[in-house]
Amino acid sequence: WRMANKIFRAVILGPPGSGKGTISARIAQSFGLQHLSSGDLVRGDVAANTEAGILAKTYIHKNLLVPDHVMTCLLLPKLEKMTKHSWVLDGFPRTLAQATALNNICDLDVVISLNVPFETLKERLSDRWIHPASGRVYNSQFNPPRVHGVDDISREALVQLDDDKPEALLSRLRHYKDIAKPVIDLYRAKGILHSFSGTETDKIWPYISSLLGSKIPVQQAFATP
Ligand code: G5P
Repeated sequence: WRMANKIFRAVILGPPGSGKGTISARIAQSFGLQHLSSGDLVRGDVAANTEAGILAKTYIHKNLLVPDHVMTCLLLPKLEKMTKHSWVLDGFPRTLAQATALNNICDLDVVISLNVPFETLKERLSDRWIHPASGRVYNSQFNPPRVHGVDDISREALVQLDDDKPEALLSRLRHYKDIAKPVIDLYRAKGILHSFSGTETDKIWPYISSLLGSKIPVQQAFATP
């Protein structure tokens, strides 16, 4: 049918801690989409000391957004290479300039915006632990590791990102709202924005799953390597 050879492209927008990574991982698993996380990609470049990584490092450590040109240089070439596989992107675009740059290389099929109340975000993020080498994310209540403070698979220690410490949170969340608004408005105007509100990922997920189920032919999503 019409979608048979078409690549499906989805973007997940939402404030820090809204569950973009968690939802994207479920989408990837359920629909066979490749999951790209801007945060994981930046952290990967920082760890590998690439040119973009060295530039990005100072911003991440100060809880600032990485400049648009660094983000686009880092991310767009990866997306341009994805000519055969459908994907879901989380954490990008964050700004109108990033959205415009993305728009220049591809058309998105769906943009999902997650609305989660501030108090919920605060609780979640101050309780988040990650395994830096793999990007695996845990939460002591929602998805705790089998052994406290230890990654399930590698058995290495979990760490808390500087970004998630309480003093950094409030300013991150405030800043998010200001810069996200024009991005959300842009996708709403294009008619591809779908917003979901709630305090629990498990309750939001069935709605997102049914939306995507109506848009992605399952065979197509899994068909191409
Ligand atoms: P990131 O990595 O994109 P954030 O801050 O936007 O960082 P984050 O923090 O990874 O996004 P998320 O992906 O929205 O949040 O949420 P998540 O990780 O899935 O869930 C958050 C926590 O809540 C987890 O512990 C999860 O298990 C838990 N959780 C999920 N659902 C539930 C639930 O229902 N109940 C409970 N109790 N818990 C739940 O970006 C990092 C940095 O990289 C740079 C910036 O410096 C940024 O700060 N960067 C960019 N800079 C410029 N432009 C860009 N496009 C950039 N992208 C990254």
